[in-house]
Amino acid sequence: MDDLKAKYLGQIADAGDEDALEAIRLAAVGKKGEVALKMRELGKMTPEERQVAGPALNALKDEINSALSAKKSALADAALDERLRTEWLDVTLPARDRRQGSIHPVSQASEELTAIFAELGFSVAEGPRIETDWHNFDALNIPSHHPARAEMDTFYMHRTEGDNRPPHVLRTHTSPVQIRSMELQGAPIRVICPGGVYRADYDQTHTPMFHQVEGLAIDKDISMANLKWVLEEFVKAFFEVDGVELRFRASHFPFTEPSAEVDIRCSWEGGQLKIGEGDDWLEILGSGMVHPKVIAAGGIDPEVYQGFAFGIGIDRLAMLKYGIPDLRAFFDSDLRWLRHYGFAALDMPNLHGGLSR
Ligand code: 2U9
Repeated sequence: MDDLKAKYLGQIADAGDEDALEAIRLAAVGKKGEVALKMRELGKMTPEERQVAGPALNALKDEINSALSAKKSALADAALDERLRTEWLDVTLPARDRRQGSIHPVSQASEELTAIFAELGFSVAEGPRIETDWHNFDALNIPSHHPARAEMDTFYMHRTEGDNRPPHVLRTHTSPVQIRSMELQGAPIRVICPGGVYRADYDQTHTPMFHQVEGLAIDKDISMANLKWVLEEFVKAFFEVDGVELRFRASHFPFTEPSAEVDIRCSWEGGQLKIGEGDDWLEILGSGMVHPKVIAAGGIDPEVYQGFAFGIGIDRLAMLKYGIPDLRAFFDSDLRWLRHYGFAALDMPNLHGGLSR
């Protein structure tokens, strides 16, 4: 037994790597290893011999196993030391040239319109993109079987059997953010909600994810006249023109009453869009006075408060302002396109410095 011990402890001490160590383990204390063979011989011994040999063999096995694991740790430490010695980084080297990133036109348009509405006294609110169907529909006067639910091509979140949580959807508009803002802040309130929204629709003018900004102003004496002024100021600032004419066409949305679609005067001479002059009209947004049921859903008393709301597609605004012809290119992640239409990273828009210079 002393010979066995000397042999294997010597081999373990000399082992150069983990493979060699594993081979020694199998030969010494593996199922068919030398110690196991010796254990089988116990059966042929007298009880007295067995009483001495049995514990001695177990002790030998333990000693070899301890030596194996100590050597394994020592090999791992040595391997780590070697890696630390060879894999090093000279942090004093000069930085490598980086390619300058650029701002996506949708982000640029969002920043610009946020700056404009901020100057007009609106704060910015954000909310979850996965919404309860109550916040996305019911609170906005779109009950379960309202045709507007079907028209919106909603993405419903998967539900497993026995799930008792309320149904959830990918928000189809940013209106639920305004409901949440009313719940949190109450009246009076002036807020805009820019962000991504989702509808199961894909063609030349629709993508399954697109961007909206919606605005809401609630107070005791707000009228369509305030809405008209705010929208005029916004359009003039966004398109960087001195004057603009808006045309309100009667429309219908479940969440506003009365409702209006808004066009701006423009011309398309030589394929070039000019805002504020010409004989054409360009539809840019929807709006109206918030329906009393929607004000009540936000926890505000519609007998005391009233207000306006509007919704604008940011992607379309960006296409019009920067002369981008195809909506789908927004989502292609084509760097050549982004280098062409993107904006310098440090050129953040504000009203005083000029928006898009
Ligand atoms: C609350 C109450 C009312 C938001 C509104 C529109 C009209 C509208 C479209 C414009 C282009 C969506 O991106 S688009 O396709 N939006 O026409 N949105 S009124 O009304 C609200 C919102 C929130 C609490």
